[in-house]
Amino acid sequence: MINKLDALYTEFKTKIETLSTQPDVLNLKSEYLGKKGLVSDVLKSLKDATVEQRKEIGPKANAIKDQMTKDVVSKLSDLELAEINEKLANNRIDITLTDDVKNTNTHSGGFHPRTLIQREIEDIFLSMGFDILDGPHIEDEFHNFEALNIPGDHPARDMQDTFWFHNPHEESEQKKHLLRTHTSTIQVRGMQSRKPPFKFIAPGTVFRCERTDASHEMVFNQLEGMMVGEDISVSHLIYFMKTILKEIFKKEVEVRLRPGFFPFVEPGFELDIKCLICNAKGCSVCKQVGWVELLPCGMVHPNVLKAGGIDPEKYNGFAFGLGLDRLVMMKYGIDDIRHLQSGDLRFNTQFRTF
Ligand code: FA5
Repeated sequence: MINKLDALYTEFKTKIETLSTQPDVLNLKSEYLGKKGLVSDVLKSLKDATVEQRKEIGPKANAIKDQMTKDVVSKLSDLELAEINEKLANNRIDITLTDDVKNTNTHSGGFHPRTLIQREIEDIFLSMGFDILDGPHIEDEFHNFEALNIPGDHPARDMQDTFWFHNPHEESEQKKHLLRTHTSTIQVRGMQSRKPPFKFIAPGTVFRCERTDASHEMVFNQLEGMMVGEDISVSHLIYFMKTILKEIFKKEVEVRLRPGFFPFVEPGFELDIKCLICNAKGCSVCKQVGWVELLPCGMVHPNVLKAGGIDPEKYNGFAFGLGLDRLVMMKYGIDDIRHLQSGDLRFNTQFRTF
């Protein structure tokens, strides 16, 4: 009987090795180990064996059954593993991206050159104790003109072609609205909400109904600056102008200060920068004159202080209105202001900083 059991196991072992599916393995298991299986069949004749023979056959039969069970478990787990590996090989998803793929298919973002320069200027002024203010794009006549010493019939209104929200000749409207033509509107708001001494800058977008060219846009950016206190002089103004230019250009740039007329300052100046696009040889940016108007400024007119609720007998101050886009053009050698708002990635990505 022991020989029969050995033969049965050898036969079982040969068969199980050839099987390749789990149901076949389970069928083989019940064929050999089931209640009416082949092993039980052999053991039926145990009743005819002697006590001595039974002592030998019993453990042998149990050992063979255990071994067969182990073989079944191991075969089933081998088949399961093979099935998983096959699925992995056939349904492969690569969840990793190599650096090569990243560099060719994706773009990292970056700041617009105007944002870079604006942030640099903000940092410079913050370090000198200035506040940074903001104001609305849609303004009323009071903040854009009247409070800045430009009454309704003043010819200076023609200096800034205005986008009105309705017919400006319609007298019935008490407050006419417009798109602000300059950031000087924030001077008025700044004065109204502060008590001297104070100093602030105010960067922002402004709008003018103008024909565009290499140095003129209809939507462009200025950066206003204002300092009010006792005994503020032109030398304070010149110091801050020089500081901006030195910090931004990190080199000596040639500038000239000439008298300039703005109803909200007295005296008023125009600060021009020597054109860095053509090195003053003459180009479309500087209109062939070699100089670019960049930074008008002056001492705040007493009427403007009054309109802002400040006593002009006690306080005075300076103000400036930097042409931010033109500064960016000079800094980076951009030969047409229209590139700045073109949204052309070939232009923008040249300034990517990370
Ligand atoms: C003004 O707007 C005054 N509010 C500036 C000022 C503030 C003077 C405080 C005195 C005291 P102006 O119109 O010149 O001034 O514009 C200021 C600057 O904005 C110009 O020097 C120029 O650099 C820029 N600028 C003017 N018009 C345009 C335009 N169409 N496109 C691009 N930049 C312009």
